[in-house]
Amino acid sequence: MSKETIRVPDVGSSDPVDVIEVSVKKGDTVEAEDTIVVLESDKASLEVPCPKAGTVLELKVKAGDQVKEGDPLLDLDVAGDDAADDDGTPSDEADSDTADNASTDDAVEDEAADQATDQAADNAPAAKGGTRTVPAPDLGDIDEAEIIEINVAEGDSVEAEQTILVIESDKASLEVPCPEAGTVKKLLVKVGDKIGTGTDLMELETAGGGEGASDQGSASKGASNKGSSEKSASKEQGDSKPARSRQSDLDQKPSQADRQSAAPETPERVEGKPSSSVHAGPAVRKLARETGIDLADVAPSGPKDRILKEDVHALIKQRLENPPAAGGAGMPDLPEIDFSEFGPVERQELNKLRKVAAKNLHRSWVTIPHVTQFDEADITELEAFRKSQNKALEKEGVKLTMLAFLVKACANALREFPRFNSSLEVSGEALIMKDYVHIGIAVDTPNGLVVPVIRDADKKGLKDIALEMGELAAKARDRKLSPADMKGATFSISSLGGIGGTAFTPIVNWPEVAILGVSRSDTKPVWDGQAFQPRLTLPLSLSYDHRVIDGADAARFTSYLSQLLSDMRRALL
Ligand code: CAO
Repeated sequence: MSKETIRVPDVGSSDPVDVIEVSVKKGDTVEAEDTIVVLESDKASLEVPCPKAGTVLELKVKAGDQVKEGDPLLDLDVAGDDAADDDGTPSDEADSDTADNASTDDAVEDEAADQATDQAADNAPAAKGGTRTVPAPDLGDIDEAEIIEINVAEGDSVEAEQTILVIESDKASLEVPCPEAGTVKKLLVKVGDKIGTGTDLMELETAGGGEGASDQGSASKGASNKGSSEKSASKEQGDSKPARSRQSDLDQKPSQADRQSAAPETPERVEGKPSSSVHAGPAVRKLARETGIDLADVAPSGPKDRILKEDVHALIKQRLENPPAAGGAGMPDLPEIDFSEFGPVERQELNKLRKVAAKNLHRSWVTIPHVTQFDEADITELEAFRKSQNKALEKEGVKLTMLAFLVKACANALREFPRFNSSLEVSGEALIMKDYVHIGIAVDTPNGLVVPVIRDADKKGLKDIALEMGELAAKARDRKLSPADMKGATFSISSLGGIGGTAFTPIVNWPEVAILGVSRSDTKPVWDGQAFQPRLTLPLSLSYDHRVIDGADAARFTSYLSQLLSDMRRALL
């Protein structure tokens, strides 16, 4: 065994660089060339490979540290190094040489990153407007790098310094900025292409032309010349726009955290957000590509909003546990269809209510495992009672509808079966049991479906429920419902009985876990043991979230409901 200290290689700068990621931990077995840490300077990220295979004895740095050439990174128990084992003493001097040698390439690549930045600026011509070809910058010792992202499309307007593509070699990723403002006329490369210094990347129609553009070009040229000839000046320029590559892009866009907090409202991906505008090293980009993750969707946890491998893993885990709500679930996007090919058509824009309802219904449909339990209730006596009461109540301006009885019966059933009155935590780890019973009623309006809520339905009498329902339905049709009128339901009822139908499968109104669908009652012959009797029968369709409710409980719930409706006196008990 031989202990060697692996040190920071020549990073092409005397300034300290950030340790962005430590890719190994104590006890890990590493192969030669395995990345052990990722360092980052102003302009490039650099993965430091392990010069030898071995076992990590001790880490000398952590993410967030600043290091410079020669600083120790870790102690390595070098595999199979028996010769050195003889004296058992670490040879830091020799080790340092090894590390330096091993990482010479990296330093060259880092330098290449600097050069690329300078070179891209150097490419800015002092010419007036016109079409020019934008070549790849000087990549230093990198013979060949792969284009991993192209951030512009033909016809796009680009600003000077805007990232046009991201390339990646074995150890570094590099963003190539546009040397001047203009319009992308033609892309000459595509993702996956291998390029080297000077490869033609695109044809750029330079902005405006005329004196202004000419002046700007000259100024740009002047600045970049200064940058390439005078390192410190270049550095200052870099400092004023740190990481002209990724960080500056990030600054112009909502932070990852902002976008993630908005995610529940808008689960769809934010379109047009290029993943190159995030801050991530080559290994992370590779991981993202291999796992199909768009880095634009990842919340960074590293310094300077850098995305670490753990962040990608965290998003993968989250997606496995909570599949995307809408448009997601791994389904391909629906293709646009030109229906006018088949006959005359008219496009009718959906109103806001329908758009919101569609989104919510879709979300519930794809995220909740629905099952629908069908049942029937004998409401012969109830209907007779309802009619008799309505005669008396007419004078008071109250109309007892079947729905009022259903609300009352459901409120009772929800108290009897409290899981139906719960919500599942988004994590799926717990149920929120509610000690209140607020029942949502689906109301059909010319503008679309709304669901006003009857609060504390279990504490209200039939007459009050009927009155309130009438008011809410009228408000719904007059578009006078307030958001508060439609919030907080614990269970919903959708009655299509006034219209028709024998059964249907309503969609659970998330975050509720069950919904009762009611269809049109009909007189049916029911066998009483001796003869068929005409009985008024009400069809019930209970859809429920199978993660929360078992089939047996659903059958118990509808049986209970059916018995209550058959004899509402039980509801009074
Ligand atoms: N079986 C037979 N007749 C029924 C019935 C049933 N299950 N439910 C209601 N009826 C009768 C009523 O008794 C009434 O008849 P009368 O005027 O002779 O008394 C008639 O149908 C109309 O009832 P209504 O619809 O005005 O009243 P309601 O209390 O039953 O319903 C409301 C109120 C607001 C729920 C209803 O108007 C409505 O909007 N329903 C549609 C809900 C909906 O769209 N659901 C689908 C959601 S999922 O897409």
